[in-house]
Amino acid sequence: MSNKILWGGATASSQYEGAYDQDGKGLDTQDCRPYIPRTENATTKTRLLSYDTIAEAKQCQGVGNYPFRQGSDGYHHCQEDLDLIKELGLDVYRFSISWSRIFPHGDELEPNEEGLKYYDHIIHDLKAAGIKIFLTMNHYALPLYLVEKYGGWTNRKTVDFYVRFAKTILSRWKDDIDFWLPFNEINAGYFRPYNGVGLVKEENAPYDQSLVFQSLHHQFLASAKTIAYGRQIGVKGQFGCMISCFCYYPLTAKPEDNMKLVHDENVNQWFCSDVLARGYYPSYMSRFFKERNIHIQMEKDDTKLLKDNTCDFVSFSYYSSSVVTIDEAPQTAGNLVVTTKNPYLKATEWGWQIDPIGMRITLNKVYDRYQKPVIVSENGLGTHDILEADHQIHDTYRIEYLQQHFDQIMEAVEDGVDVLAYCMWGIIDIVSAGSCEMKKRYGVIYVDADNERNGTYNRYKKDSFYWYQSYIKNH
Ligand code: BGP
Repeated sequence: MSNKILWGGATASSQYEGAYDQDGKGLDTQDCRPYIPRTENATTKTRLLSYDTIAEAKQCQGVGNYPFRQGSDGYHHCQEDLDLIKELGLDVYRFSISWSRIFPHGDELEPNEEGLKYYDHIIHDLKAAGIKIFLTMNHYALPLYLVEKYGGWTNRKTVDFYVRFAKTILSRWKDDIDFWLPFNEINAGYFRPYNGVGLVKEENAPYDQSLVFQSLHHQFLASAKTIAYGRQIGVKGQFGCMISCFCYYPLTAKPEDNMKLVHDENVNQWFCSDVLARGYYPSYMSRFFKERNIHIQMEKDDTKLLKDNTCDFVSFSYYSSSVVTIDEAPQTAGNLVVTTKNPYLKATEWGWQIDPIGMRITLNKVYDRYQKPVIVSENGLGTHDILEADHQIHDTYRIEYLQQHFDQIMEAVEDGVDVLAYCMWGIIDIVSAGSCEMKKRYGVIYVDADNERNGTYNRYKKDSFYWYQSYIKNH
């Protein structure tokens, strides 16, 4: 077990790059999500998109009110940002490929060379600097055309389109990538079907759960086929899976609260990684499907495909912990879903409950369950940061959050957990996935832009930049 943790940072193409229609890129699902000032309906309107919302988005020529079309304008700050990443001294950089840059519609036979060239440059520059690469092959952004023509991941054909995309990037960068991740937070599809599986809903109708789980099955197949192909051509790197972890606590010692915890943790968190890391559907899902009359259409080779192509490492996003109870109790927000307030924890302005010990608990549980090396693929603090007149940002609260979480990661290593790497989420300020806000900042690098895309988009190093730079040097 290697005890040197690789210290890194992460971005996602749709939240970072911008240049949504340049050099051949096609429209993707994230480009259609409008920014809506935080109100109670913002989550639904900008996360669970309806056909009408998409039709409106397609009418809009230019960035308009669609923050992911601009991101942090990373596409046009590419070399500057790479130089900042090198100055920071990251051991590993996690970023994602924009599928619709490579296959604008998603069903083309040949890739868009312009799109590939953009990533060639990033990959070669990082490699030349000795920085390892954690490549998220798909991070929520699905070519919109696949949604409109084929129904996104509800259609088994999308597995083939994804595999064509995967084979293109696996072959092109087979000796350059250290960690391959087919899907970001694959369990997100259950909570946020638009982001996760490209499922569009009727304005006021609930999602058809059968479609959600059929779509997840197709993503499982796509992940397994990707791994099979990568191993067949002998790619250098390791393959992983990724889930969003919620770190559930029961509100009371009441047995019913604890039984609900077992259920919620199984279905919301472990289900997807069980399939991808163990290679088969866990038995607890049989009851879940039966009670909801969900029947997943499988073909004869599906079971063997999943069994033969499990991942090498397991990764997860962790921001805050959650509370479970069968009773009514005050709620607060969290990553992807709301949860019950924990009276022992402070929360961010967005309601996410800060819990460093939850990181240690999660690392122990994930490693104990799969006995495979673990990567923290996302963790960080989303807050309002103040750009001072002298262009400094004194984000001592972020330094405190990171120090406390890193201390708990070290405890987990002492507990025997094989921690491969840590990727701080949003190493540079980017558009938030949940609320489409630039002002919910995670980075150690500040981007001068607000929620309405006013600003110079200049980059400034926060106090946390120097702190992280020094931490990496000393660990
Ligand atoms: C995760 C996504 C990331 C990131 C993170 C923070 O679900 O994988 O893309 O956005 O959430 O959430 P938010 O951006 O909503 O603050």
